Amino acid sequence: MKLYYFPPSPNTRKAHAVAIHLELPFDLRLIDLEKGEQRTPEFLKLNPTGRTPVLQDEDFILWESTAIMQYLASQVPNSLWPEDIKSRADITHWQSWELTHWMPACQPLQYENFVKQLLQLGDADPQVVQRTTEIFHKEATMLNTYLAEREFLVNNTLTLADFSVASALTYAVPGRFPLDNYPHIRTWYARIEQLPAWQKTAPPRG
Ligand SMILES: N[C@@H](CCC(=O)N[C@@H](CS)C(=O)NCC(=O)O)C(=O)O
Repeated sequence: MKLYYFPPSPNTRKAHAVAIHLELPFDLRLIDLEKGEQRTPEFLKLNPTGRTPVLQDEDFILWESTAIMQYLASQVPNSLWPEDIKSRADITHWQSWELTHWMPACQPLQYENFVKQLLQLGDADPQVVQRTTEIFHKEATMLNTYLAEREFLVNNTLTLADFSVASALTYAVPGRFPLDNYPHIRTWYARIEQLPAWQKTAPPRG
């Protein structure tokens, strides 16, 4: 299997961390987004949306990080993606929430407070920061309450749900995410940060 990836990307990190955690054999192919390699005709043939990550398993091509995680975790029996349908539905619900609500509550803060400075694209837009901060607090309050009595999101054991939701916090420190009032999120994320797969996929400039 080949994983087309961009190491600084939180979406890449989800798929890459699962592959490492499960010790799956795979090759890495760098797609450098800073050089525009996602817009080459060769890459657009793999993913017409021009985004990473992409998985290639012989002639089977898969894009969208959540689908890739589930496909990778279906290769071998494991507790990240257990067989029973209720666990799978519960994991998918957290992965859906992450893509639809959590990442959009985190990504603009990452971009305004960190990426813009890094790439010298100007100052953070205070209106975007304020609007996103309100959304962040709404979603973080729910997550913090949920994690108050749990070590992990589903079945109280590490699953794909944790990798998905944690990925959005990859740039929490340089992105100045307002996590001070959310101790249970911080404790849970510290637990994820202990994992070798998370450490091996830490972005170069996080
Ligand atoms: N929903 C997609 C999002 C993928 C995505 O937005 N990837 C970003 C990097 S985090 C990307 O490749 N962006 C390139 C571009 O938009 O030009 C997924 O979960 O895989």
